[in-house]
Amino acid sequence: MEFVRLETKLPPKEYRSDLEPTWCPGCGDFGVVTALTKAFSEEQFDPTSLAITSGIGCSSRLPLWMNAFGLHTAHGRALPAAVGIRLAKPEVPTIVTAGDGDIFSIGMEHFPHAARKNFNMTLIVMDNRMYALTKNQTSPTSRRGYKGSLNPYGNIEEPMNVLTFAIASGATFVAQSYSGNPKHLAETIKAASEHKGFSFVNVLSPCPTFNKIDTFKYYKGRTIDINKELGHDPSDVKKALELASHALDADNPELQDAEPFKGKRPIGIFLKVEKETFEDKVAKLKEKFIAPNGEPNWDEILDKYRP
Ligand SMILES: Cc1ncc(C[n+]2csc(CCOP(=O)(O)OP(=O)(O)O)c2C)c(N)n1
Ligand code: SF4
Repeated sequence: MEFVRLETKLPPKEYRSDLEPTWCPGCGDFGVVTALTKAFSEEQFDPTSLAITSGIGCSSRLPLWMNAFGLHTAHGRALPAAVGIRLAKPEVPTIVTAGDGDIFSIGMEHFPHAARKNFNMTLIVMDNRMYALTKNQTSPTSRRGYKGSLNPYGNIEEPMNVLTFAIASGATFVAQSYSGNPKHLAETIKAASEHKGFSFVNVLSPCPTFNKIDTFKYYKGRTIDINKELGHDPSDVKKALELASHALDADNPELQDAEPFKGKRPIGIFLKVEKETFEDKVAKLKEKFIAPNGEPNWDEILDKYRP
């Protein structure tokens, strides 16, 4: 099923709501709003046929600032809400927005299943490497040693590699971008929205209020474009997995000169492969089991259960 699209482009500002974001000045998440409005304009999405879901967190307020149908759901439940939309209204482009805590902690169980089933949706995670709304606790992506409000002696856990996890889960599009690089972010989100299948973009998105380590200053000069600078071809899943396995090397002082990223955080498209979407499989089943009058074809269905 194809998405509903407008016949002409709307300017990006038409995808913003009248509400002013309540985010702190300098929050990295502003960059995601701008990039989304650009992508929606390019894709000619119709604001009256466009859905954005989110969970709970600073980042999860994003649907409020957008001119689209928004579902600000319970903590961790942005993905299942989006699955409902995909099944009921497959013609509606569906964007899922969340924080690293929301998606990789309380909502973690939904990620691998949405990915392996290949729902045609785009998941954008604003990864500030901690919980901001609840004032600075560690999240699954926090650095080792990170001092949050509940662990003043520093995080004793290793951070999760969300890119290898997404690839291993069966996501068909996996990318990372940075909110301090608006051009790269807009291009990446556009490519993700264009992809037919489950697309995941992890956005390195600083929280200047609480996280004083993973700041815009830290990222300056410390990102490397895997497609342009390293010539990575995203159609090869094994290479994508190998490359993604180094995504957190920059956290380790001993790996600052190590290949392939030499102390930098990678940005770019790691993986992009084609696979039939869940929605297309459902449509095929419907064709078979729904009679032309719209009623279920009971004989056909019951035959499957007869001994
Ligand atoms: C069921 C439930 N448990 C806990 C909370 C408290 N809570 C609200 S937001 C949040 C973490 C959000 O972190 P993240 O998703 O990283 O978003 P950020 O605020 O950093 O953008 C938590 C634990 C809640 N709202 N609901
Ligand atoms: S606390 Fe951090 S993540 Fe939340 S709005 Fe402020 S800068 Fe953004």
